[in-house]
Amino acid sequence: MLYPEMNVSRALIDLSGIWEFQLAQAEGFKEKWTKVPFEHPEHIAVPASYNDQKEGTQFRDHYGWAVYQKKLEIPVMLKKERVVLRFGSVTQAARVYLNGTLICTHKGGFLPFEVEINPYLEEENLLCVAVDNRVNYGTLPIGNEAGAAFFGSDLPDIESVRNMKARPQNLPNFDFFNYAGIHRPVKLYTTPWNYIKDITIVPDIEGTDGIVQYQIDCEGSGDLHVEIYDEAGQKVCEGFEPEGTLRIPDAHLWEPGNAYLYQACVTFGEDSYTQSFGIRTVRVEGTRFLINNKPFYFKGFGKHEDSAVHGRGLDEALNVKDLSLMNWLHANSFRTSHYPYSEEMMNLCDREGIVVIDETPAVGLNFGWDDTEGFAKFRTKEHHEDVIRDMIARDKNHPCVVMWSIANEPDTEKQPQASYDYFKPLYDLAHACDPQDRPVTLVICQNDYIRDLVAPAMDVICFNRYYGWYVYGGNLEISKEAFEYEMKYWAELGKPAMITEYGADTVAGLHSATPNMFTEEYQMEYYRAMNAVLDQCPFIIGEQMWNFADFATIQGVMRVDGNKKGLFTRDRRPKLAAHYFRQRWEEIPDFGYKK
Ligand code: GCB
Repeated sequence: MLYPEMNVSRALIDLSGIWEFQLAQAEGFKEKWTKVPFEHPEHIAVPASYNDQKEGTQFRDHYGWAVYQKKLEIPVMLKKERVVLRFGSVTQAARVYLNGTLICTHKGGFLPFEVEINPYLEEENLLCVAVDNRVNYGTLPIGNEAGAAFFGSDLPDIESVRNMKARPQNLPNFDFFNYAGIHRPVKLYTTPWNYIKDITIVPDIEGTDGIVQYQIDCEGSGDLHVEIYDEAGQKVCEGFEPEGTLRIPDAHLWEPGNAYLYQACVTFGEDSYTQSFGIRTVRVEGTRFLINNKPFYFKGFGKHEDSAVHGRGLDEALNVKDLSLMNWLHANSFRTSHYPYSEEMMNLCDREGIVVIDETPAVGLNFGWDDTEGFAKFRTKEHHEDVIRDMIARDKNHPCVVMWSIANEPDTEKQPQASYDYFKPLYDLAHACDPQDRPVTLVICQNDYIRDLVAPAMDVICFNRYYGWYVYGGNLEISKEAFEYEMKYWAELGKPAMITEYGADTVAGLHSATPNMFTEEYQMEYYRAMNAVLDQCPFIIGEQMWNFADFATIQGVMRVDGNKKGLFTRDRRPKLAAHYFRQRWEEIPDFGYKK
């Protein structure tokens, strides 16, 4: 799917700003809201989560539908063209109405969708977007469905307790706040009626030349021309067919920390579109992860799209800041834990040479604490296939993306075979969908790893480990030993492996000379201990700590105002361990650290 751009043949209008807003019910909303402006609306900013923009638990803990409205007049000259309405993301599901007509629906909160709106346009238009934030066994991420299961059964049988238990609410089976709303930009763009639908680019390297395999999908008829330009604006090659292979002599490679982007300028009849891309290859060979045929070492984090007030809404200044902090730390990569990030962030990573592991929103596919049903209870298979297809269709051309992660921490151990039967076809699907055929992984959690059949079936073993925190918390000596013991098992598999999460909750400003849990000193000593183990393992191809910054979660006894495992606070101030990593990562080269 093409990212919308403005050029000589395409107009682009960003509908960001203040929209009218109304919370609705779990079951639905008043039909008239799709046709008639609200009488007493709230005002809410788009793009952003709605939860933290207004005070009150009714916003923070809302369950079910919320409705956005915007009045639109479309310039007459644009109506002669094909007009498309495009959403970067709406979390978790959307129904879109134009002048009372349902024009599209979308399931899933982290990928774009669009609809042609010409047939529905009037002189004055009312756009209405209904957003459902409910998570359950059929959504990704997963929500628990047991109603108020976490309330103890020994609560007194009084009316208010009965009411509380009966009140439906989201019970996320994941450790980040279930932010909702229109999270990424809403845009209108036009194309001519004969138009470029999609562009696929597969780069390769031959000697010092770049090889560009391309395919242009178009609707209608017209003359086609593809020209490739370098960063100096020089044309380096061209083609006239809808698909083909081009050669860039003495190509500049896209490298981590040293990005170089070419532009494929496509014209088709009256339409045009410019797709940027990089010349780089990715391959797993033995226990090595090769970028441009050189063994790469991942230094970085799991992140979240999360900040004060905006919630999970796009914040481009924050994205710039985060990449700047990554450069300050000499980091080179992150995982889009636990959902695909904004297209704007992916574009920025392409430009800045930050390496990305791109993850689906499949988090929470574990059984919970009292379950006997196992995988059978989830209704996610088809949706999981859709998000893999759609994520790869969106991100296939990004040079920054070097690996797909199809899930985070599903239960792969309690029913090893059922788990394998669920995930292996999804692994195959990801490979089949990716024209660049990047490596595919699934991030496993800390469990009885010897029973796990899924991880060994992946191209790279990615594991989250909390020795020293959830396991043997406070005792770094025994944690180190246990970690070393486990590494011997993974070493035997002959595959590259990396740690995709390890961390300790750390309250900024809390210090102690003898490192105690939650202090800044403990976080630093914890990483020193774990990293000493990683450094002994030649098959370990990277370390991504958890988390880049503190982030919001559901309230509960496990979390003090959110998850505090950040290397930075939520407002991006470094903790002690940030200085430790900064020094460590300066000394670890991007390439050739593990021979
Ligand atoms: C994990 C999860 C992550 C949590 C983290 C934690 O294993 O993948 O979503 O936030 O642990 O801090 O507990």
